[in-house]
Amino acid sequence: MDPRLREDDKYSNEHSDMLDIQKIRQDFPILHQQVNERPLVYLDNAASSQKPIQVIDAVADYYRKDNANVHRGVHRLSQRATDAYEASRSKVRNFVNAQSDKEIVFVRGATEAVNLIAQSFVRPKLNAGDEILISHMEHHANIVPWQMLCEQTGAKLNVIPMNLEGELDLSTFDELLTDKTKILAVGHVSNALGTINPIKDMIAKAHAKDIPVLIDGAQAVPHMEVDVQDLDCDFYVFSGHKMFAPTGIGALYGKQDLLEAMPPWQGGGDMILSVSFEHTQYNELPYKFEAGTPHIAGAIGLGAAIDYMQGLGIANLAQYEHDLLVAATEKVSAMDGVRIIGTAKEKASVLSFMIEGVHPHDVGTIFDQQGVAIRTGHHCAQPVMQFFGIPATARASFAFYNTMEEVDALVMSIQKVQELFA
Ligand code: C6P
Repeated sequence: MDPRLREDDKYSNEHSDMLDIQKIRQDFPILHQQVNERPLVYLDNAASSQKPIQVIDAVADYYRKDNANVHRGVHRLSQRATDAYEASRSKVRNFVNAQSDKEIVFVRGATEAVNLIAQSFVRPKLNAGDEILISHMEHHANIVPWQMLCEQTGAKLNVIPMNLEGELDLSTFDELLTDKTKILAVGHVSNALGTINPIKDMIAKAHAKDIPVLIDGAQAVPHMEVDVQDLDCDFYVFSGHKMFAPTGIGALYGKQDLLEAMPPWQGGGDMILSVSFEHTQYNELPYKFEAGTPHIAGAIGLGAAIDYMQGLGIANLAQYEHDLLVAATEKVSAMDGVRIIGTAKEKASVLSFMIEGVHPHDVGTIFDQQGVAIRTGHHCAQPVMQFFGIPATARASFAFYNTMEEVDALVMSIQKVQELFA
């Protein structure tokens, strides 16, 4: 247990009527350990979040009691595994407020989902000279699949610019949506900057020109309520491991009529109704897009993570995390010699920064010596680094199990770096 947490819990008490953070922290066994003889302060949630015991138990229980392949066996274990797997699909459907379970495809994560849409939805309708529109602040997962597609087809990649605050500059957005644009693919929340993009307006503008929209929600779903029907996006993708679920599982939401019209991406078992050497009939949605044995335990863990978040109230989590980010931003921006990268008005979870005269990798190493885990590097968003003319940033990213005392630990670690490099 972190002594700093017991010494001073005045901040946590401010929120105790909404969330009992100390009680929540008891659900996350990994948080209660020492790193370099200091209590662990885990501020690398944008890279991957920690898992509550409820998720760990759901995965372990599946392997202990129900482990079998899904959709294949008449025996009891296979039926139980199938029921649990499909129940998780319904939880994901409810989590993003999709209309039907058929609109939820289990994938490995956001990366796989973007590749699936690039190859299965966009590629068949793409000709040389057509355009794909992304933004300057995308994660590589929402850049490279489109670049590959452009190389394969002779299509052109266009980029929505951004400004020095790290907000999208939408002054040319209307002109970038042309009659050649075959998809707009944009992030809901930037992983490098924390910017929350105005996607609802952007989707409406794209739709006014009949352009379909994919939203990369990898950094949004852990931090806010998402309603795909309200957004009216055509596709929404995310990874489980950033929202307290296991690695190797994620979801693709797609409007049913669009998914129906798409060819399958990968072929194999489970995505077929019948196979002969002359003809294969594909399975119905969503199985048409789930070739091979899926990550059953992962899907069950994702369902448990959704139960956990919804049990606490996603709006409560969002409010609490917002308070953490505001406090961290105020404290860090008051420090001399520290520059925050990404100062958008609307932000979630992420505080990227540079300490004058110190390479971010050295910052990360000294933080680790203090027991504080942050990510340093380009965060798989190299165009963002190029825009700001920097090689890398140090990035603290918050989850609802973080505390105001951990915000103070962040500040103290920055001070330690400055002392060592003075
Ligand atoms: N960002 C980060 O430290 P995968 O690897 O498929 O689970 O998620 C890819 C991805 C897609 N979009 C966004 C906005 C992301 O942030 C990520 C993953 C991690 O920021 C690992 S690079």
